[in-house]
Amino acid sequence: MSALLTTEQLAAFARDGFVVLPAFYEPAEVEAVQRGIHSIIALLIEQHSLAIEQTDFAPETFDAGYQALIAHDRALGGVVYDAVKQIPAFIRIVASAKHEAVVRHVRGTNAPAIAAGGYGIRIDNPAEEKFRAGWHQDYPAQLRSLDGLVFWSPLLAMTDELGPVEFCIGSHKDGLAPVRERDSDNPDKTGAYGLTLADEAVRVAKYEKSAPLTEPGDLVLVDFLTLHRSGENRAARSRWSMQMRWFNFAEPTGKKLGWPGAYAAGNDLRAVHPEWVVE
Ligand SMILES: O=C(O)CCC(=O)C(=O)O
Repeated sequence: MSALLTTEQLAAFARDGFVVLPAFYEPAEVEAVQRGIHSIIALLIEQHSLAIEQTDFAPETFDAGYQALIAHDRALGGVVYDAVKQIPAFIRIVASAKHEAVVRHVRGTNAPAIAAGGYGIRIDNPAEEKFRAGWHQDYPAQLRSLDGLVFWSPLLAMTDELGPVEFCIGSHKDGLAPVRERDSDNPDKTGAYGLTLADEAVRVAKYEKSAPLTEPGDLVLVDFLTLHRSGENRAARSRWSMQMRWFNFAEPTGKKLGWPGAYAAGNDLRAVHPEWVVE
């Protein structure tokens, strides 16, 4: 497959630790995922006999009924979250030949790999803190290989109110940052959500920040070592976005460890990399 990133995009990725590739996905690929979400919401409204009016499918309002659903019972939001990552059209994007070609090209590898359990669709609900990702790098939360890549793509047009992801420009060049396994300010955050940078304020202050406003179909390609965090959703609607992670079987650290997964695979960071965990 031909190269999917221009020389300039490749250089921006190497310099900044992330790059936006506009209109990377076909509209039909994204719409198929949105349709899957719309029908899961419909099935739950029917299953629970709720008096929620759901409008017919349209790409801009694919999540119609979701806000009313979680207002009725927040636990149903968790059911939607677990279900949507199993939409076939989503898995087709996760495992697409285009993603494989990007990993080969960007990492110069002949051994690309999909991170099992490392893909999903985030639903960042308005004014919810518990699942908001604080400043982090993906490697400690995902493992697999140090040079892994996140493919991040929104399912609705990002606005400042929706709290777009914020990146520390060039932070990947400073390597792995030590972490604590619990966030003392947010004790209800557990697993990967509980990881906090040991020296967060000082470390993060060093970098300029960028929070790109992307559209459905755009890809943000992110290095596993780039510091980033979720913005705060101050809108009236949930922020839906796809995260799909690939890695490189040939990278020495991952290969030495046997490409373990992290929290989603039942491991914690301390078991694999005690040297990066601070008390
Ligand atoms: O979408 C977000 O809010 C954060 C996503 C993220 O941290 C990631 O994909 O690693």
